[in-house]
Amino acid sequence: MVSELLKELFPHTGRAFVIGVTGSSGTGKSTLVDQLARHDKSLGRKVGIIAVDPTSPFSGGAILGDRIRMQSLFTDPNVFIRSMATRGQMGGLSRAVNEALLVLDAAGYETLMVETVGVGQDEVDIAKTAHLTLVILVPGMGDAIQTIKAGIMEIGDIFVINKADRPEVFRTEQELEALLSIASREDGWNPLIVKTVATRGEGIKELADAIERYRAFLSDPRRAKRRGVSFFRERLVEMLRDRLIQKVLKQIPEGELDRYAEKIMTRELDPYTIMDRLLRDLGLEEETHD
Ligand SMILES: Nc1nc2c(ncn2[C@@H]2O[C@H](COP(=O)(O)OP(=O)(O)O)[C@@H](O)[C@H]2O)c(=O)[nH]1
Ligand SMILES: [Mg+2]
Repeated sequence: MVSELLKELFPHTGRAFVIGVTGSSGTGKSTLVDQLARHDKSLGRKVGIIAVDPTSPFSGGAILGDRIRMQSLFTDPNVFIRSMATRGQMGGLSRAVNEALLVLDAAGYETLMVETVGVGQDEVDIAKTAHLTLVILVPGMGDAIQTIKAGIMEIGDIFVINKADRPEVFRTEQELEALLSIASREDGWNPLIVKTVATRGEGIKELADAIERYRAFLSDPRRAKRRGVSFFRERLVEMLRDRLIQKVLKQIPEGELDRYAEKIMTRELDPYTIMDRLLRDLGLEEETHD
């Protein structure tokens, strides 16, 4: 049913620009998204916001003040806000986000922002979906260093040092510059660093300009083609994985996985041998030695 709907929508998609916004909780992602949405709205663009962060004011997890501050956005017909706070299994969340993005794209929303918290697989998957990923950091606490450990650096196209009204901004900026200078990207883009004070709207214009620069960079036809092909290739592999696993699980007799699991637990058999057997029984693998 859903896929029938998506099939019909699909020809009307491909116009929206998708921005992933990620970073630790409390770094100011929602506040920034709110500011960026206002900025794009002022350019006459329709804006869609999807908050995956369950603590986000956009998903209703906010303190009262945030809700009041954002009320004008909540009631604006040109701004669509939706939260998807529950994490699904096996890429369920990123699929749900992808589908929501397609619907909004088809409905004519030109800028789509997806707020995610943390650095899980979901965030990385969503970063792949987005045209551009903003990584939000805050000054101090060696946050930049911690973030690189968590593997978030690879996905950032633009790094925002928010809360630039706090001390240690320059040190954080220097650390970040040092980290970025050692990593070189295949596509030749040098990630930009922008400092903001989201609560006061400072640096938002600069951030919006940085976003436009990356957008222009991506619009190069050869680059756009390469990105598009690798994006949809990835989606096909993802869909294939989902569909195949569902098919395969249906073919495995009731209770069989539990029985196998018990054998592994008691060390009667190892999981690798069981995998060979399972695939052979399903006719997915040639006879092997085991
Ligand atoms: N001092 C300061 N506080 C900020 C700034 N941006 C956001 N905040 C505050 O930081 C808190 C967390 O912001 P929020 O946008 O909800 O962060 P999120 O969890 O990353 O979405 C809120 O109380 C904001 O008002 C900023 O630039 N400077
Ligand atoms: Mg938030």
